[in-house]
Amino acid sequence: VDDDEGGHLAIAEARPKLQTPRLYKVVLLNDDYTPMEFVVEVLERFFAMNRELATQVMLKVHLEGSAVCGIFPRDIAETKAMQVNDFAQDSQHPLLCEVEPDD
Ligand code: NFA
Repeated sequence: VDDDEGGHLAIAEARPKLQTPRLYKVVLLNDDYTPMEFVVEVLERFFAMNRELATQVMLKVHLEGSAVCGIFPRDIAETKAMQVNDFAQDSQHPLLCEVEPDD
């Protein structure tokens, strides 16, 4: 409880505003060897895309060299990139995922 100069009482701010967390892009990179179907499965599994959207994003990576598959706070972005890279390695595909600041 705060007492101002006029003698009024007020409840002190108990929950100062939280800062908006910085966001990071998870970017998928093209390569010549990973099967298209595997990339679609990755986008469905780790980025909760339906088959239609996953196919569009996969084709964008294939045709343009890379594409953003999601934008998240840092810990979530890093975790998703690691999950994709581990899954690709376990499956013996060279598919690579990177994280970069979303300015
Ligand atoms: N370029 C790969 C191929 O032709 C497909 C691919 C798409 C790989 C997106 C990585 C990312 N089989």
